[in-house]
Amino acid sequence: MNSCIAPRKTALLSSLALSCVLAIGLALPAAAQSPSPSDVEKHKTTPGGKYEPSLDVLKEGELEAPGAKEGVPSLTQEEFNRANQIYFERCAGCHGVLRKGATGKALTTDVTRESGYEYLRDFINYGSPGGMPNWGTSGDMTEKDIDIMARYLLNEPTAPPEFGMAEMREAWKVYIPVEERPTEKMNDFDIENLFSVTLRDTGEIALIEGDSKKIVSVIKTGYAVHISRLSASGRYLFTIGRDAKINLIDLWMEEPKTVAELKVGSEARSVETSKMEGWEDKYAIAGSYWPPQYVIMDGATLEPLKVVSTRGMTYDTQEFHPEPRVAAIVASHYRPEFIVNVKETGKILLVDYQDIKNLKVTAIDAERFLHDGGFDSTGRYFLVAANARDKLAIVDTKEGRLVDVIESGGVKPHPGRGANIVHPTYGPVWVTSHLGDETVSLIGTDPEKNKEHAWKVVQTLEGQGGGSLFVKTHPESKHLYIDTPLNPEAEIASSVAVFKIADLTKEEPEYTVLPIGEWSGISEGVRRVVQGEFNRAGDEIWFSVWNAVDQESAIVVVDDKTLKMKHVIKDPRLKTPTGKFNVYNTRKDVY
Ligand code: DHE
Repeated sequence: MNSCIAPRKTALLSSLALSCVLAIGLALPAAAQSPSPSDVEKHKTTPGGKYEPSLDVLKEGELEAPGAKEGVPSLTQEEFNRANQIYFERCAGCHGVLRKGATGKALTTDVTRESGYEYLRDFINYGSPGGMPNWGTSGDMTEKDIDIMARYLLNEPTAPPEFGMAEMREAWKVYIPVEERPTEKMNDFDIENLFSVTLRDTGEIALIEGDSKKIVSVIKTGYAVHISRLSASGRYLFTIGRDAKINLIDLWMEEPKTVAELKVGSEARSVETSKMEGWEDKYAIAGSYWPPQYVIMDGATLEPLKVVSTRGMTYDTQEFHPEPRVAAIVASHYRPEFIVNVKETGKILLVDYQDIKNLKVTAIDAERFLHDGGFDSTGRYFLVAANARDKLAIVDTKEGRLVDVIESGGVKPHPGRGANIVHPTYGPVWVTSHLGDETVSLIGTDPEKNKEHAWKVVQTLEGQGGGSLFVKTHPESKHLYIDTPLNPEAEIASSVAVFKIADLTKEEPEYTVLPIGEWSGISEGVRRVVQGEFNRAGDEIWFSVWNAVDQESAIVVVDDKTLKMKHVIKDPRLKTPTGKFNVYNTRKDVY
C-alpha cells in the first residue's frame, strides 16, 4: 500500500509521512464491483487525507506471523513482515495499530472475514468512491502486495510490544550528571534568540543563532525528530524523535550537548516541560502513539517517574479504545498541570504534577482525534483541533474546564500552535488554517471585553489553498502568515500568504504572496515552505524551504516590516529543515 503519489517523489513524500489512507470507510457493499472510471477519479487523495500518522518506527520491528487457522489463508514470516511494513507505514495512521479503527473504519477480522479474500483484494486494487485509494490500478501497489494485504487482513492483528518502566529505565542514559554541569552560562550565544531547527530526515537538530544566522551546533537526536520544547528557564532544550527518543540538551554548556536521553515508547510526537511558577524546569512529560501512554520525567535528568496509560473509553460512545494516541501536550501557566490531548478517546487530560504518587487527572470530554493546538494571547485558554471532525475544543486552563467545542469553519483545521492577533473589529482572536481547504478562521478569545465574539468564528479569510499546516504572527508584528506546504500546486507549496492585520476590516481582505522558495535561490525539488517562526524581537520571520534529503534546502529570513527577503541560510548540514523553535518564543508561548 505504497503512497498514492508518483514514485519519483517518494523520498520527500515519505519524509512528509503521508500515509494514504487504506480506507476512509470500509463500508462493504453487497457485491464487490470495480468502480467506474469516474468513480476512480473521486479517489484522489486530498492533502488532508494524506496527512495521517505513519508509524514508521513500528514497521521496523519484526513481529511473529500468526499461526495457521482453518479457513484463513496464512502468510509466511516474510510475507507477514512485508504486510506489517505496508500496514504501519500506510494504513495504521487511520485504522489503528490493532486495526480497531481510528479516523478510518475498523479492519478487525469480524469485518474482514465477512467480506472475504476476493472482496478485500478487489477493494484494495480498485478502491472505493468512499475514499479508499485505488492502490492497484494506480500502480502504487503490485499484485503480489495486494494479495499479501488481503490475506493479512483476514488474519488476527499482532500487537507490537509494550514499553513500560523497566524498558524505559534500561534505555535511560545520563551523560552528564547535574552536579557536573555548568552553574552558569558558559557560551556567548544569545540563548533567548537561538533557534532549534528540526533536521527531519537526518535525525538531528541545528542550533542557529538568531542574530548571526550561523549554525552553532548540529546535535544528533531521535529518528525523524519531530518537535523541540524549552524548559521554563530556557536552559534546557528537549527534542523528541518519532522513535520516542527524548534528548535533553543543556544550552548553558560551552558547546551545547545532550546531557541525558530517554526512550519512552516506540512511536511518539510530543514533549513538554513544567512551566507553572515554582515548578520551572522540575518535570518533563512525553506522550506516545505506541504504546498509548504518557510519562512524567525528572526535568533535569529525564529519569522516568510515572507512566500512565491512555487506554480507556471514548468520550462519546463510551466504548473501550485499546490505543488512544497522545497528540499535543502543553504546560499550563495557571496551574501546575500538563494538558494532554488524547486522539482516539477525544479527551483532554489535565495532569496535576504536584503529587505524582497521588496523581490527579481531570479528564475533559472534548472531541475525537485531537491533534495540535495552542494558547490564546493571555495563555489562559487552550484551543486544540479535532481535525478529522472539523472542530476546535477550547479549555479554560485557569478553571480547569471545557469552555466549548465549536466548528472550525473549514475542512481539517491544523493550527500548529495557532496565531494570536488583535483584530481591529473583534479584539483578540486566535487563528487556524486548514489542511482540507483555503479557509483561515479567526476565533474570538476575549470573553471579558469582547464577550459577544468569544469562542465564535468571527471571520474567515480565503488563503492560497488547502494543504496549510501552520499560521504565525508575533505581538510586535502587523502581519499574519499562512503556509501551504502540502498544497498539490508547486507554486503554492513553495510560497506563503501574508495578510495585513489592519486590512481585516475590509470585506474581502487580500493577501500578499511571498515566493519564499524562489527567494531561496534553490531551483531543484518541490521546495515546500513550512512553519514560520519569529525571532525574539518579533521583527523577522524564518521559513524552512524543505526539500528531499538528497536535495538542497534552506531557511529564508523575511523582514516583517517590509515583507522583503532579508537573508537566506544555506549550509550543507541544513538537510530537510522543518520545524523551528525560537527559545524565547517557545518557552513563553509567544505566537
Ligand atoms: Fe507534526 C507538531 C503529529 C507530520 C511538523 N505534529 C505536531 C504535534 C503532533 C504532531 C501531535 C503537536 C505536538 C505538541 O504540540 O506537543 N505530525 C504529527 C503526525 O501524526 C503527522 C501527521 C504524521 C506523522 O507520522 O508524524 C505529522 N509534522 C508532520 C510533518 O510531516 C511535518 C510537517 C514535518 C516534520 O518535521 O515531520 C510536521 N509537527 C510539525 C511541527 C510541529 C508539529 C513543525 C510543531 C509546530 C509548532 O509550531 O509547535
